[in-house]
Amino acid sequence: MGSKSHKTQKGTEVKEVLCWASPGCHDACRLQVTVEDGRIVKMSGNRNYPKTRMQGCGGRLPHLIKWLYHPDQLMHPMKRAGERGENKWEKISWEQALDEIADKLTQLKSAYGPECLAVKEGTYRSDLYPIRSRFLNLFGNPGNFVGPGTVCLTNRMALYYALMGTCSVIQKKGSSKCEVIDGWNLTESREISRWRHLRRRHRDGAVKLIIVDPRKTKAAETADIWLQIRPGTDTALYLAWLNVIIEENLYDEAFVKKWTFGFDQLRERVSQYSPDKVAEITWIPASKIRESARMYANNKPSILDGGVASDQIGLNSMRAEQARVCLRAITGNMAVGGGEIYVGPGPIIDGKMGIRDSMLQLDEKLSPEQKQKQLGADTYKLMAWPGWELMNQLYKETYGIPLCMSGHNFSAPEPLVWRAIITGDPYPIKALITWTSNPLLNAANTKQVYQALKSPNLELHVVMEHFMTPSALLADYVLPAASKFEKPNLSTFEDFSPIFTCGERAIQPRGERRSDYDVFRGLAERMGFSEYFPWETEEELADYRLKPLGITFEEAATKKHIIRSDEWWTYETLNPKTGEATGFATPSGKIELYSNILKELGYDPLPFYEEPPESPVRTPEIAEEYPLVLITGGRVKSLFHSENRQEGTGLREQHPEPLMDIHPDTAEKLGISDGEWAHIETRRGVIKQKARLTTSIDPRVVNVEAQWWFPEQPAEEPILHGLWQSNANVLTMNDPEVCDPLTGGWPLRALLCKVYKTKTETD
Ligand SMILES: Nc1nc2c(c(=O)[nH]1)N[C@H]1C(S)=C(S)[C@@H](COP(=O)(O)OP(=O)(O)OC[C@H]3O[C@@H](n4cnc5c(=O)[nH]c(N)nc54)[C@H](O)[C@@H]3O)O[C@H]1N2
Ligand SMILES: Nc1nc2c(c(=O)[nH]1)N[C@H]1C(S)=C(S)[C@@H](COP(=O)(O)OP(=O)(O)OC[C@H]3O[C@@H](n4cnc5c(=O)[nH]c(N)nc54)[C@H](O)[C@@H]3O)O[C@H]1N2
Ligand SMILES: [Mo]
Repeated sequence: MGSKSHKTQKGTEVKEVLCWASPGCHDACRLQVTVEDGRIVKMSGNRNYPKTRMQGCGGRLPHLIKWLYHPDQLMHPMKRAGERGENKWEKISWEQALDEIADKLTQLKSAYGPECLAVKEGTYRSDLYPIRSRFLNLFGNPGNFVGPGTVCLTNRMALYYALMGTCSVIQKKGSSKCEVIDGWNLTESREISRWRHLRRRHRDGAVKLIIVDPRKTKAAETADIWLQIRPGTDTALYLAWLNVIIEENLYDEAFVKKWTFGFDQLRERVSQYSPDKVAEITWIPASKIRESARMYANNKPSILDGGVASDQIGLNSMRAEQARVCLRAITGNMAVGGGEIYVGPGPIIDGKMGIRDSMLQLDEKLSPEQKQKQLGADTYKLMAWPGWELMNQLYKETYGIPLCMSGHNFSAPEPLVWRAIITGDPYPIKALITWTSNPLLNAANTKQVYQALKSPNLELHVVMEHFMTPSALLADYVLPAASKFEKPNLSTFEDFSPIFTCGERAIQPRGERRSDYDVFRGLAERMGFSEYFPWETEEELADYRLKPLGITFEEAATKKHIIRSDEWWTYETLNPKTGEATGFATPSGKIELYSNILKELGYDPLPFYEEPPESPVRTPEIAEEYPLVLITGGRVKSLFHSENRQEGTGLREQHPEPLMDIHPDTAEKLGISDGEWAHIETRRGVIKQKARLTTSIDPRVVNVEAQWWFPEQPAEEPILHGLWQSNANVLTMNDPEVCDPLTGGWPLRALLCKVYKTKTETD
């Protein structure tokens, strides 16, 4: 256990730490952290890593120490002493907490079966997902772990495995001649350093830039072409690009012939999507659709990159990415250096592979009958066991190791968990472990999540957290989690990457905090699975993972930092087993424009466009009352999801209030002025945010920020730290029929709303 290995640190040391997610972003920058007598006194970017030296992170870095030593950080395990939401707690020991939780889980398992447990987690904040799956597979749970991956980038990883048999993309930055950035605000969210580089090259005329976004983002201001798209219609746009590129013979015939499958079927399908027809769907003029398609196809190597927007439109969301895969493939941009090269697993050094997540997951411990019980496995098959089984077979044949099932490319859709708690259908979910997540803020349909977390049907809710969030207030046990600075890291990023990134533990966990590792291991030990968790510390686990490569974790974390393969394993690499080109781990061995796996799972093998579930076109009767198109999300530099809302870290202070973007013409008609609170209402509920008048947004669209709560407001019910005031997910929906049929992804963008003036301060 982390606390057993606690040593008092004397003197000053500089530790090599990975900064990722809480409270930062996903870029995994390298920090040098100065520790004096066990306390962090300084953090700075490591200048040897220009790509990740934290210069573009929007001023978060100087505030991380204040975040870590913030008085609201949780320090002790706690057990609920009143009703859920009353904020009454009893301090208990770790031994008592783990003993009681393990006992309750054992009891519930024997009464309702091991499927009665669900695990709720957030976006990639941990290198411990394989450990969570190891525990779940031993417990007999069918993979009822849920998280935002279903609507955030990892859903498309599942699709990549189906269409290409791999998902790790290597972009040789600096040699692209055209970059398309779709629904990704890269000056605020991810890869800010990439934007600086791209902007420089663009200014020098080395690269063309196309931005697809309903808002004129900073990148859109300088782009060669900005396509101001109607939210939720990206799939139609890319189908029209395919139409133009095929009709005008702008594709790479040799690559198409040798390395793709189903070109003729694709040609026929996209013939239905002429630029004129798609102009009506997308609000983008047909001439601009043609011009941008030609620019993408004629300036090779090109990169076609998308942010999270098109993953979050529910119905049809996976088809946007499917169309983009087809574009990359037929233009041959996977064959040219500087485009996007999809590579196999790693790291491999001297022919030996490190222990990837998939090699820790123990999927073989789960029986076929249990697998079938995974929530959603019968309906949303791509990201569940049915899809995994098909892809795993091909992956194993090609690469000799299993396909990862512990990352979020493989998970149950979370709305099904809330429903199973409330209704007991298809079976009761009785226990929930929430870690690295704040579901009342990030999951769609907050009212339903609230109902589930308050339900007496939920007999056990454990939350592992840094802070007392609204979701933690509805727990039975709250366990204080060690942060990234208080634990070491060794990561393949859910096996989406062929490398290991390594970072030291800067300090031992503060107070009684423990790493999430200790919780999963502690529960496993109490349930009779000790032999599968021989590693007492995460450093020992990391040593085990690196052993085949002949490197110790200490050396990796302090000197190497990133462990790469000698050479990337691509489709052209000669497979050591067969002596032939590896090809793609798909049924045809090629990139599948016409997907045999989607077909076998019962889906249309080709991409197609479908209207968003709620839209001026599909539901004009709803649009009469709710005339504006609503997008939610829009990242803000200093905030990370629902994090950094505590006052006193210097982060909340940079962006103290929730803002709604609205066009001045629209605001004028509604009588709303800049900086004024306004109500935003959908059929599901109503919230308020402050209006920011900006001509950068389409007059028919408004954007609200997501995941707002207010730690300064009272904790107890009914306030729950201002849960209901400005939380975008009060407005969103998650009914089965509005979700993406391949994955179960729910719509967070392209919804219908109305906006009106708030009459009084307390309104
Ligand atoms: N309406 C709307 N909703 C959205 C989005 C949107 O655009 N619009 N975006 C969606 C997307 S893309 C995502 S990825 C999700 C994100 O949603 P989540 O990733 O679930 O993010 P948070 O709600 O901030 O919850 C994370 C919690 O984990 C805690 N935490 C951080 N690190 C650790 C750790 O190491 N261990 C433990 N035990 N806890 C930790 C933090 O204190 C925080 O309270 O939100 C989704 N929700
Ligand atoms: N500071 C900070 N950084 C973060 C995060 C954070 O919370 N804060 N979250 C992290 C996570 S988990 C994620 S997933 C990423 C997300 O980062 P991004 O992918 O950049 O996500 P957003 O900023 O929500 O949305 C990007 C753009 O999509 C546009 N958009 C909305 N709807 C549509 C549409 O239908 N089509 C198109 N083409 N565009 C649309 C919006 O106007 C917005 O400018 O950021 C990561 N980095
Ligand atoms: Mo995300």
